[in-house]
Amino acid sequence: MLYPKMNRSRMVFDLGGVWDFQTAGAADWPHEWAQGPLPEPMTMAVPASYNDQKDDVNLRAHYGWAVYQRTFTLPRQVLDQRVVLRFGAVTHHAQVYLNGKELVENRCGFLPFMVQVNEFLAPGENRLTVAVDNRVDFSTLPVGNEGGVAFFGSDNPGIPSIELAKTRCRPQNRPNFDFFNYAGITRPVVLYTTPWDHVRDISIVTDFAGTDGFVDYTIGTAGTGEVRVEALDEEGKVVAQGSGHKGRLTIPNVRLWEPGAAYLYRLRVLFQEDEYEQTFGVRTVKVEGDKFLINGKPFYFKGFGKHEDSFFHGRGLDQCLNVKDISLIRWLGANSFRTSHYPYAEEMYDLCDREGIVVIDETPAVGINAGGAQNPYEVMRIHDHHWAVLRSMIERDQNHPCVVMWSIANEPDTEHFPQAAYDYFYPLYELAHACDPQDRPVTLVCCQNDYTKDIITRAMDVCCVNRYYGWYNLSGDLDAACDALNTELDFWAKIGKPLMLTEYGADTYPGVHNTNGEMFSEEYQLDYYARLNAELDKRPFFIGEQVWNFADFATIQGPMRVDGNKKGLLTRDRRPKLAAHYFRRRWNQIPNFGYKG
Ligand code: E8X
Repeated sequence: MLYPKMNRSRMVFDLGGVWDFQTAGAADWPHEWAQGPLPEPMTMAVPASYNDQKDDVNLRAHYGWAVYQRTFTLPRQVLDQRVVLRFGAVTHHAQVYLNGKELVENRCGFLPFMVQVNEFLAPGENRLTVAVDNRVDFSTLPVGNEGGVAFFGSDNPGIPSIELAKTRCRPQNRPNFDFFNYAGITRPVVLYTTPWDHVRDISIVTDFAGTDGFVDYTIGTAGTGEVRVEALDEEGKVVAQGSGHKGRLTIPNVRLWEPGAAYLYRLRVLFQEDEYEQTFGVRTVKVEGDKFLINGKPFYFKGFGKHEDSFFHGRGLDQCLNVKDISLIRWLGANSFRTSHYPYAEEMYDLCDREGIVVIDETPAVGINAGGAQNPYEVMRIHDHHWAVLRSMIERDQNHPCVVMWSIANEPDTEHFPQAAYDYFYPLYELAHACDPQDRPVTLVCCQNDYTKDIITRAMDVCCVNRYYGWYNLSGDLDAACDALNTELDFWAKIGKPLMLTEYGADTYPGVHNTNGEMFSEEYQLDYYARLNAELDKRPFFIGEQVWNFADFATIQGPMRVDGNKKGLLTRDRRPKLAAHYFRRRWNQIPNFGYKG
């Protein structure tokens, strides 16, 4: 899937800006709204979530459909080319109309979709209408609760007054995940053109031997004809060239892409009147024994679980914030993050490619867990959708050198129904390997669970665990937390796979300090990490520490959250807590490679 780029053969028109917007009902929206101007529109910025752009609790907590609309007029000469309408992401479910005719429907809220529009375009003014449904349930990823089954913030079941009120309360989203259910047109909307015969897709696999780099390319085209390819270095010099839809280029004296030392080439593809340049990095990724190798060297992950989350934009793309976050990642001495718990905007992966930041790319499969009360693999209706989003995520992100591993889900129930979990996830693990031309390692991030019952996590290429000893369990007792952690590490030592923490952390309210370092204080967060890291440092098979979370972030309101999740090393407006300074000292002394021999 190629990212829209403007060049000698292609044009891009950005449709971002302030659109008309109007909320609609829970179960449907008035489709006649697509035939003309919205009846009572308000202004709404695109791209961005809609929830926080107004001071209206009904918008923040909206449940169901909302409708965006704008008009546009294209220069007449554009219509000679193929014209494609592309959405970077619309969360969660979108129905798109152009000039009153239904164009396309899309159900994954974190991946792009597009449609050729030539036959729907008018010579003058065009009206684009996008209806967005924010409802989550047992058929969506992320998963929403149905019928009162709530994994997060469960109400006390069985009390008559509560049960009666539940049957009469207003319909609302009950996320089975711990991040605010932001919604809307959250990433760029563009019209782009290509020649009718064009480059359709490009896949690149790299390797190296000695000082030679190898670039195995496969080019898909619409139309027949010869393909020519050139590899250009960062100075724009052609360093290799070839022809054919499939082939290998050799780059002498290659500059490898390395964490913290990125080097990007461009593959220029020439096909009839069309051309397209795909950036790539020459690097290899492999698991060998209990080590994670990048360019043949044992890599140590230092970093975070993150969120796409900020004031006002909600989950909307904010390139300035992305640049700031990368700066903070460097300031902290970190080298990686996981795209918890959904694929992030393409623009962030491009930035990580340029900055040499390593990424674990995660699907939106979070919430596949009913806390043991029900078998999620029976009651949730997500199987086919999960396969589709995994394929789409890999198709979109396969050429990014920053992506070193795929995470197929976060914290599914892998302990109460272990065989069902295995039967559900192992085929997805195989699918990820089959879809990825670079055949990167694949993982599944498991929760604070009974690891002795879980038979799928240990079947992954890397064992990624989220553990909260000292927070959710053995709360406030760091001696007991270290004891429990070591007992579990003894178990993983026998599995013989690389192990990393993809989450560990403590809610920390900025400014809460005390000499006894109790929970929620900044001192506790620091002590929590210092004590646990001292134990992790003793284990050679332990290959990475990703704290939860990079920054405080918004969640649904509930008794477990004080103005959102406060486990950030940084506040939501990116100010460091005490523990951030601790990690800055720690991580700037830990090398990217060879930390564990
Ligand atoms: C938490 C995190 C949550 O924010 C993240 O999205 C997934 C959660 C911890 C689960 N992992 O709550 O801060 C631990 C459950 C233990 C019972």
